[in-house]
Amino acid sequence: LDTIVQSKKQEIAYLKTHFSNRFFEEQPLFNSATRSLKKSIENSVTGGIIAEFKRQSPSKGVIHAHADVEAITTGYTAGLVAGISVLTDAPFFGAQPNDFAVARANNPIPLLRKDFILDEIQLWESKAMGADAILLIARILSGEALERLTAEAHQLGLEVLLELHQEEELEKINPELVDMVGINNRNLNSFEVALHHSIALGKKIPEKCLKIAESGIDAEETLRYLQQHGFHGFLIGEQFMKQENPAEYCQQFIH
Ligand code: IGP
Repeated sequence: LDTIVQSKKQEIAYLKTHFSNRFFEEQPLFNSATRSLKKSIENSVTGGIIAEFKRQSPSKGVIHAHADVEAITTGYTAGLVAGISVLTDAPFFGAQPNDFAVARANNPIPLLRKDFILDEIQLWESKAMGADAILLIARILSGEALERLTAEAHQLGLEVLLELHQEEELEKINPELVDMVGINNRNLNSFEVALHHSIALGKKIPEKCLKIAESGIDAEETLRYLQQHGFHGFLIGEQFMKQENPAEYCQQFIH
């Protein structure tokens, strides 16, 4: 994780020397209305799934080498998922430059931009990409940075999924500000997945927060189990992406 953060800082420095907030504000999608991922999950009649488009990951290596972003994401949408998460990190997650744009152009449902956001310029960039929601990871941001980035995201009309993994991070939640809390079942340093850990942590989150279970969900029973323990949304990537036809397979999780 530290390696990813270091690399991301360099990317951000590059972004800041070549582009300004103003540049992003002038992009055609910047002023487009955003769709609420939170509401989509709350109102979902198909189980609140956020299906992820991910080509590779540091824990698994290549997952789906020649994944077709248009075919897979439109298949997810047709399958009535609540939202789609699209990885935009190239060095570690293999995102191709147009993945998000293609997903945006073809799917009229909430899209989550999945990246390592550390700086406000990335919020402007996310809005220009046509994102509806962004991920903020508590582990890599101070409480102060989380509050500032969340407030700025809201001003731009972006929702925030705040990702937690450790108990210490609970104090970084401001229930008044937060849209959705994600609990990552996977430790981003060791890559170990532990559901009981997430369930225990989930119980300590303020009742009014919408809770999303992230990572390592490999069967419909796992989803049901987490649902019984109070989770409202489910972020699923690898289990779908490793299939020949991720969108068709995704239907096994939807009833
Ligand atoms: C999806 P999985 O195990 O279903 O592929 O996990 C998602 O939770 C995972 O990609 C993820 C992630 C992240 C990726 C969760 N938090 C932060 C990059 C950065």
